Amino acid sequence: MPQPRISAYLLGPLALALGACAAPAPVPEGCGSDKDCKLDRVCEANRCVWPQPPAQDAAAPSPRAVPHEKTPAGPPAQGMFRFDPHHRGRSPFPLPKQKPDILWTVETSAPITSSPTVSAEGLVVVGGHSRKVIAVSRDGKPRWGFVTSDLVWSTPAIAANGTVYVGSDDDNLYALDGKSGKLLWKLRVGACAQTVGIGPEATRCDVDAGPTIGPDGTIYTGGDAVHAITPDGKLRWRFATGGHVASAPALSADGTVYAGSRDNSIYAIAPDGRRQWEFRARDDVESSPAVEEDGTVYVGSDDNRLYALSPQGQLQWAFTTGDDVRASAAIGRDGTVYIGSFDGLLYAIRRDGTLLWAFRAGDRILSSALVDAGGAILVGSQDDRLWAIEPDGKPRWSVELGGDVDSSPVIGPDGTIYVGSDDGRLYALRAP
Ligand SMILES: [Ca+2]
Ligand SMILES: [Ca+2]
Ligand SMILES: [Ca+2]
Repeated sequence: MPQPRISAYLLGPLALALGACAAPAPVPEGCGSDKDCKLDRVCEANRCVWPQPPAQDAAAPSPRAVPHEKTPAGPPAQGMFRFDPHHRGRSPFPLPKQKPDILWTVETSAPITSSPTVSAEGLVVVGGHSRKVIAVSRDGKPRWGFVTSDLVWSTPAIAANGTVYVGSDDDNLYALDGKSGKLLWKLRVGACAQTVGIGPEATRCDVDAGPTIGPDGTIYTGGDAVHAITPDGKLRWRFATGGHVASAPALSADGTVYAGSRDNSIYAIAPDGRRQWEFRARDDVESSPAVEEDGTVYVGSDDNRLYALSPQGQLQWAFTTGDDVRASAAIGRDGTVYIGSFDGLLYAIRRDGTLLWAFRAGDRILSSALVDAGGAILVGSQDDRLWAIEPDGKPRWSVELGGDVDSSPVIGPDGTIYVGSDDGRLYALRAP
């Protein structure tokens, strides 16, 4: 059941106040009953206090009050699609001022739509339509390859301990040893009668969403539903959707899981797998959500819109572009949202939903942009170029690659840019 929307505007500030209440506001002493307490506080031992959500009951009245996962947070993951579980697309490393040269390429036999993930020690891991996952050292030397039984659209995620998680259209989520590429475990997602090839049944259970690693190591991915999986490969929960989930789930700070589906909906799911709310767009949602610090969820849809949703699932605004929005938003440090559309434009949208600027590439944009600390943008386009754009929307430089750039670029610790292309190559670019 959706949460009652009428209360959302009230619950929002209240929940925020609740969350921020480390130093409690002055509490009136001497209450006799809950009626003596302001707002939603309750009277306990003659003191007005904020109610504690019951430990076992996740169906608490406020979506914000759902208890968090009890598993403690570990060291952060080394990398994943959109860099961290919030999917803000913020690169900690600066975009080069100068146009970079192609440092090296690794050739595979089929397009690379997957986005490279760089480990802490510089290992670059990417999937491909060659059905393989490859790992390359920072100097371009192949380190290992792992063959699956179908295309790999999924962007690999690298856990704190170096384990690589990646999905395949063969319906499996794989865990690979980061050093050797050897299989640690695999988990089949869903129960599709046909796992590989083309057609609705063969694609319904594809694990094409890049896995998202939560702070406690839980792995979230899509398929025929949204799945939460333990670090050792056991299904924690499965959240049923009405359509395929190609969108990598994103997490908010309180552990809420957001994912889009081809059933046109964006779902908010509590850390224990219970439904919090559902927001219906007007077409498929393949864009992966991005969650801002204040909890706002940005997600695109094939209905041509970028949606801004409150943590309670209320529509804040929708920004209409000229075609499908399948890319994922990057969120700048100042709250500006950057997203490309199949109309060929990269939009910079203020947090109030108004247009700051738009940059026109030569063809559709499926690639998700990254934003650096200075507000510069890097994004690929089907015009075969990788575009660097200044914070004011003017182009900084572009590099022509050998095919569509649908892969989302990343910047490594030494400033090298990595991206895949439809020409089958993984590219490393570095400024002189
Ligand atoms: Ca499949
Ligand atoms: Ca459309
Ligand atoms: Ca092209």
